[in-house]
Amino acid sequence: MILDDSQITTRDVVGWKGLHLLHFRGSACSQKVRILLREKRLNYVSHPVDLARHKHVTPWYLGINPRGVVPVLVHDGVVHVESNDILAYLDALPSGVAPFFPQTPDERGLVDTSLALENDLHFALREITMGFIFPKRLAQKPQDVLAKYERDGAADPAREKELAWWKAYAEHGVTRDQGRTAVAAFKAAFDRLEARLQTSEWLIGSRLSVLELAWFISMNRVVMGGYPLQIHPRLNTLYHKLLRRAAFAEESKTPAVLSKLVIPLNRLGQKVRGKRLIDVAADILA
Ligand SMILES: N[C@@H](CCC(=O)N[C@@H](CS)C(=O)NCC(=O)O)C(=O)O
Repeated sequence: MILDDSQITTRDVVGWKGLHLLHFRGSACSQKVRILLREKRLNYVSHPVDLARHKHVTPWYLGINPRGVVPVLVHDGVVHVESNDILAYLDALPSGVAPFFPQTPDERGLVDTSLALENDLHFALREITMGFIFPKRLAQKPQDVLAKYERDGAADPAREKELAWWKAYAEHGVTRDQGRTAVAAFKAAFDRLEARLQTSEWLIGSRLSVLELAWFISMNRVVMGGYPLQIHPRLNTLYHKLLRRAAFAEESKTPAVLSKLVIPLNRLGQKVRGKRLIDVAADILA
């Protein structure tokens, strides 16, 4: 999706030449885009936007993307948002690598439907991330950041939705019901993917496609949250096969301080309180 030029108030980006990606290392949507860039061997200028330090809530960034989320692709001064649209755009650029989107209308229709579902699950993915991976005291946005998020940048309904989510999270965290609904949504989506793998090694067609790329990121994140992916055996095998590809492994890596310290400690605390994903949603996953 291309943003209307009137929404771009940080005008310096309009002069940027070539491919530029504004992204955050740990953001699921950014990881998707970086994997494709790497698989397609497309060079780009990297502009890290540190979500943990709220750099996406600055007037500079909101002047590029008033939705206040990453990733953003700027190509020859044109601003593209929405990770799945960015994937389609990048895939169509000239490169020596075979396309990741199918070229027949039927298969393309199936892919678009599956990507729309993956996009619709974005808030569920956040609920698993913030409910079962990171402690609230680290993940929540302080009141002054929420105030800036509300005040700065051009009005945009997508940012209002973001703001409402973060305000509710600051108030009560991820509730047990939210956590259960999110797990159930992924269970249903993964059951559908598992069914596709009954007759084929790949989610569509006869080789790696954008579907593996997009769903890998969700699988990786929910596994971090304690989701037992082995209940979907074929999908679990596919996930481990993808993890052996350099682009997937490298671009989805979690810094050691999180994977070895923050996340295990949080999990331990949740275990004691019976609040791990597996405690809260055992019946859904049975
Ligand atoms: N549908 C959008 C969702 C973008 C999105 O929500 N990005 C997250 C990171 S994965 C973000 O920037 N969150 C802002 C925050 O954490 O405050 C896309 O696919 O690009």
